[in-house]
Amino acid sequence: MTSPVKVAVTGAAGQICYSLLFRIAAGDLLGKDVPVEIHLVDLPVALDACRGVVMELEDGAFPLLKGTVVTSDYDEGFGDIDVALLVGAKPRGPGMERADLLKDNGRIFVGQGAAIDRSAKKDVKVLVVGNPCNTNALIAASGATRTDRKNYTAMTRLDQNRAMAQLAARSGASVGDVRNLAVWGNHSPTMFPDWFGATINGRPAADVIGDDAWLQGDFLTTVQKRGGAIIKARGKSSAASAGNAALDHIYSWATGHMTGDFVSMAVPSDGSYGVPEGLVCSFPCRITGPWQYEIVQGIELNDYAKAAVKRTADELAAEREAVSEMLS
Ligand code: NAX
Repeated sequence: MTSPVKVAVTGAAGQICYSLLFRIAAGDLLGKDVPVEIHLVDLPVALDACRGVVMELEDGAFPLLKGTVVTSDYDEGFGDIDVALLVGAKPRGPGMERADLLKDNGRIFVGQGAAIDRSAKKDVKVLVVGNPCNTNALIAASGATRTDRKNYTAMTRLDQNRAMAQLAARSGASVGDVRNLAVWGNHSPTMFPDWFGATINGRPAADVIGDDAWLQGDFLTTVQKRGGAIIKARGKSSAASAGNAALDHIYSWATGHMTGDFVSMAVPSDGSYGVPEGLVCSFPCRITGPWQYEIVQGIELNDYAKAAVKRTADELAAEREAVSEMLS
């Protein structure tokens, strides 16, 4: 039998993980024929809750789940792992500035990045979900000497999924008919869901929608502010849809099942499209094979799109500046 793929998940006692962990065990992360061992990593105070989740995982009787580890020790949690899903982070409290959140959560990713680089498999793949996820991924990657910085990514797939769903609903098409919707930039309200390059049933999305004012207005703000709207309605931040997007991100990357299409991934910039090198920025990416991605080249951005990409990249550059003392 193939040995299980080892997957570490931080914030394992939190609400995103309460849906994510069960779907990993069911084979939605890596495929229905890939056995997994899950490492649940959380703060000491949350370990009892993690043990409760493990009991429920056992009660799910998942044939692919070959083992679990519960720990708050990063080196144990990331020991010999193939994939890390870094979900755990402090939520933004009332009156807390984004700059404070950057610093508080940034420190978590200094320690986790160092432990991953020391203890994980050399070709480990990392997805950061905990916010501010782009800059947290930058911090985690910055100290990497043994592992590959290119494999430290952050999640904007939820933003892509949200944008696709809005375009589908507006046009009456199925969400599966919406292709190549790329999100650029930061997972923050400055993100740019680029409808110019998207298609609906093979036709440019802008032509099918036929309403530029809606695209530049309600569409954009709905996608950019969807997280806040869900908090207002549900009383809690998005969880199952975030877990679902994390699965989409890794499943696409691991299996290449969207070969030919764009997927939105925040990855270390190589300077493409004027985004300063090293920033962990969302780009349209193409999966070229299992665990292989490249930033899609040659997209002609119009002036509107160029300005939108610059605005969100400028925000990422400012975040990098704000955490400069945490970067190796
Ligand atoms: P919860 O507050 O329910 O859970 C967070 C968990 O992380 C807790 O169990 C906590 O003990 C743990 N934790 C805190 N510090 C830790 C550390 N140093 N090591 C290990 N575990 C630690 O939050 P949840 O709703 O699950 O959200 C988790 C993160 O995802 C938040 O930062 C949130 O902002 C972010 N999100 C990111 C999204 C994205 O698209 N990138 C969308 C959804 C979500 O808002």
